[in-house]
Amino acid sequence: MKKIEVIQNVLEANETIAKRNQQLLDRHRVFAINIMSAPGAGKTSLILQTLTRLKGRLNMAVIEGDVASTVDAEKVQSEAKAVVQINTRNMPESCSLMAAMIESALKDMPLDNIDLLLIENVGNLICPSEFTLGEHKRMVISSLPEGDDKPIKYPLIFIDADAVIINKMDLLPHVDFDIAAFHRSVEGLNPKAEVFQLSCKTSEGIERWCSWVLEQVKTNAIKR
Ligand SMILES: Nc1nc2c(ncn2[C@@H]2O[C@H](COP(=O)(O)OP(=O)(O)O)[C@@H](O)[C@H]2O)c(=O)[nH]1
Ligand SMILES: [Mg+2]
Repeated sequence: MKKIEVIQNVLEANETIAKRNQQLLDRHRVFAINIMSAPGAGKTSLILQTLTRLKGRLNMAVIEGDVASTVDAEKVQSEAKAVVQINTRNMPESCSLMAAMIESALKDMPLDNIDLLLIENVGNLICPSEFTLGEHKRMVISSLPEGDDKPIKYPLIFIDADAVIINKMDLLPHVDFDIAAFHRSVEGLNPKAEVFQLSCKTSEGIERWCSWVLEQVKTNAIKR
């Protein structure tokens, strides 16, 4: 019983800090997207594509979450206005970013000069769905080599997502992945989710994704 209370407290504390993060982002007119997936599905690749395509139209910053290393931050730093790397090794929830980590990272960011903040979560399909960060939109990437059954096996992360991406479409001739079955699973869990099929390698479908991102940032800016 005590253990359950502890977990409850952690989630509530996280929620409080997440709300504070969103208020801070709103005050500075920064739109934030939380990017989640299993390791290797293409989070960093999609961030790079987005930075390259939308450069000149939006000022963008990136928070990179990984258990260890600065590998991903190094990949994106030349394309972004600001990059902060968070390493979760030795932290209480090393399998996910948490709102307090984002709160610290935001202190190092020139928020008045940023329109869009892309947050790469730790590669994991379970923990990140439990911890909101203060983001405005949540998205999950599935890639073809992972198989088409991930929404069935890890439903929570798909239920909460505003957008679902099927990445590595260029590999379709080489892997068994039933696109229609995947769409049906997502539709069953979360009919409102926007679904994108794309390839970060060939850039197929990237244009539509970037248009959606641009539209979200603009709509949100008007609302505030
Ligand atoms: N064939 C193919 N490979 C991709 C695609 N997107 C990413 N990759 C590769 O998949 C690997 C993992 O990508 P990365 O973006 O680092 O994934 P992350 O761990 O989710 O950040 C890298 O070797 C990428 O080059 C794609 O659309 N097609
Ligand atoms: Mg990465």
